[in-house]
Amino acid sequence: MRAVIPLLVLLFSMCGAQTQSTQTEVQTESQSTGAAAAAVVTTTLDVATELARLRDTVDELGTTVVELRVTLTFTQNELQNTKSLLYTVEDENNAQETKLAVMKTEIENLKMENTAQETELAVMKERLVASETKVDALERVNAAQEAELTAVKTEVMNLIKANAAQETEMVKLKMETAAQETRLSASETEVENLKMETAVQPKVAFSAGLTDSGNIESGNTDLNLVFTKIITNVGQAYSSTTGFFTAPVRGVYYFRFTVMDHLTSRFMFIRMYKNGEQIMQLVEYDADGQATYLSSGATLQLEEGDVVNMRLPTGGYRLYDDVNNLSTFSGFLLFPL
Ligand SMILES: [Ca+2]
Ligand SMILES: [Ca+2]
Repeated sequence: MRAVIPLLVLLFSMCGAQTQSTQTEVQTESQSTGAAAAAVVTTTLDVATELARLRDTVDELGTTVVELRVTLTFTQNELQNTKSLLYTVEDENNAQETKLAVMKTEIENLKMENTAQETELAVMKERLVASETKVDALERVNAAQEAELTAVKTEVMNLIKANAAQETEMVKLKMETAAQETRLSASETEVENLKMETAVQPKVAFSAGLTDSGNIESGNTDLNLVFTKIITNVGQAYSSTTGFFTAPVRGVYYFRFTVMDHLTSRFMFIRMYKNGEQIMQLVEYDADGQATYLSSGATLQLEEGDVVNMRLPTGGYRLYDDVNNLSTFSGFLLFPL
């Protein structure tokens, strides 16, 4: 509305100026050319025409003004609507600003939280690096332990094999031990039997010296030698008064003798008899007058009551003995039969 008013003022001003200008031109022409009456009539017609044109223009302008008023009214309404919309927008803007402030605060908080999280993340990264280092170390330790475990397993397998071999050997040893125990038991039984046999076996052994009185000499008959000096006589099977050994049980016996003399250019003789039968005879020629010995022995199987003795043959043969037991006769039971 305010913009339309100056426009109307301008239009009216233009119409007035046009009229004034036309009147001035008429006056000028009247003053300059009083003679040109035909020209004045023409000029008057032109002014009327111009006025009519101006009226049309005014009408048009009036129409334009009305249109402008309508437009103005519409514009005012629009403006009012725009203001309302502006207020609404301002309200929304305020609300958004409030929200924006809240969001800024929230963003700040998020930034702070993010910073804290980044710090925490850095710490966690350091921990992760440390953990990875530890894991590497543990993996190396684990690898070493696995190698050691493999070695231990191999050793265990070897031990198991060795153990199996030892068990086999132990089984053999047990069997052998059982066999030995069986043999030992048999041996013990045999020993016990032997002990029992020994316990019941007669004990027979003797030794006797010939004499303390020097030479013993045969005459015209055989001389039964009586070894009078008992050295040992277990079982009393030898008689120091008769010179005979009498077997107490049936069995195997061993007899031996040693006799001595120191003759010059003479023979030594000695004989062993069993039940009056000659078992053996020894002879020696002695020339030097120094000591000479005859010695021998024999194993004899005797029945209970059999007798064994020594003799000097007839013909003046001689033996010598003294306290040194230079001539002796011995015998013992080997085992009964
Ligand atoms: Ca000789
Ligand atoms: Ca001699």
